[in-house]
Amino acid sequence: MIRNKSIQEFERAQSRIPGGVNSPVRAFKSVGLPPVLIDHAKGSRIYDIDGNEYIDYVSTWGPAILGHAREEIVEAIKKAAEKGTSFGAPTVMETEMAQLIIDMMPAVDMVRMVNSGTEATMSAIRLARAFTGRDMIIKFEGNYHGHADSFLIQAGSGAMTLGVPNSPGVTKATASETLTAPYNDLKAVETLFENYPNQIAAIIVEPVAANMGLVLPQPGFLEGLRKITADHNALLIFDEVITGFRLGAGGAQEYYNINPDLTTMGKIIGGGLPVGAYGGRKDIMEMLAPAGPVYQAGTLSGNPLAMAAGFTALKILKDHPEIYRTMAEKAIMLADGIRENIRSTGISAQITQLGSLMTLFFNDSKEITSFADAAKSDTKLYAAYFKEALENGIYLAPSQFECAFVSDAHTTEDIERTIAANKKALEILSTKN
Ligand code: KE4
Repeated sequence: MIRNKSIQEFERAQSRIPGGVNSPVRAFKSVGLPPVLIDHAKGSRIYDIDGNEYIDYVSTWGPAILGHAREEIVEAIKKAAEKGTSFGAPTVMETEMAQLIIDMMPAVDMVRMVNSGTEATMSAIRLARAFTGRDMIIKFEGNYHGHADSFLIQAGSGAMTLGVPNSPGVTKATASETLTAPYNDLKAVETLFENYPNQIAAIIVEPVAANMGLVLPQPGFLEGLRKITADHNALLIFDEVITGFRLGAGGAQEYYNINPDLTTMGKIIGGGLPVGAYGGRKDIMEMLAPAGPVYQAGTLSGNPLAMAAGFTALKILKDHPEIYRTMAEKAIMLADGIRENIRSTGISAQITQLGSLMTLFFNDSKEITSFADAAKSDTKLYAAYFKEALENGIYLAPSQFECAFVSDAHTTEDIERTIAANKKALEILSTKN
């Protein structure tokens, strides 16, 4: 494929935007290629500025669960825009949106809209610290909760991809208030509570880890976190920025039937526009200004365009739960096809899949249940695979430590094409290795 325009435009971008991108993982650094610049997208397809077409499994990192440029969402944004794009004042739409999220997410009794997942998680831990009067938080190695200082400790996603899980600029004082434990290691969490009695405000966890590649909670892990936090009067925060409305209309908390005290959300709830949200127990949420003393604010929070797009997306998902079954069926078909290709080519790789999420790990660990396991993956082999897939019109996450997303717009024909492209790529890799 020719990608000269992307190369030229990326060149131009780099002298104006740090690294040429507005979010690091987009720079394709870990796959050693210049990134493709996108012109437009529709359904399961994305098109670069050189006119190349790809089947898209990045799905803008999760929001495009209904496919790109979904008609109902585009129409809702157009209609809202004609009435004005932002008022900085309350609107009925925000109440409707809050009600819809409360109806869909079992543990959310009250919700506050913000503008990104990062804003949601950083606000949720401030609220947890205020509610408990404690300072420390626990996060898990390889979990990514956005780029607020408290989370850039052993962080996943772009931080792991670029090998900077602990970012410069985060002060020692801030870092000292974030404790980490290996994902799926309840014993390590218990030890932290023993070592820091009455000092831990909350545990924040990705109920299904999707930022070190897809790593599933082991049986009993989430239930254990729920018990440990309750026993120690700490809060449990589910970071459902990826899993919310993705694993089902009620996210991971419905899927695993566990009620966290607070939930953070993002991505899907904006229908592709900038939206984050956090919510949970009323007695905690009512501490937020102006109802209570905990301050948090945002000029564009609850923005009418974002509410229209997000409400439309969530309404479709709520009214058509069969979408989750068909997406999972397509994801299982893809995972089974890739497993067959791994078997026939003998390449050292394995697939983790849950619902419409999956990751192909180039990793020969018996099971991948932690950051340490995931970090053993062969990122060079992943980069070579990514390149072959891209050449065959398959647009994957440019990092081993991310997920592939199947959307409602992917067709069986897309899946079949992807399995064929995967087979071709694995055959090439296995001959080279
Ligand atoms: P944002 O601030 O990027 O909207 O959300 C941060 C965030 C919080 N929690 C979880 C579980 C997340 O996955 C994210 C963001 N996800 C990454 C992709 N894995 C965003 C992509 C990027 O950084 O460009």
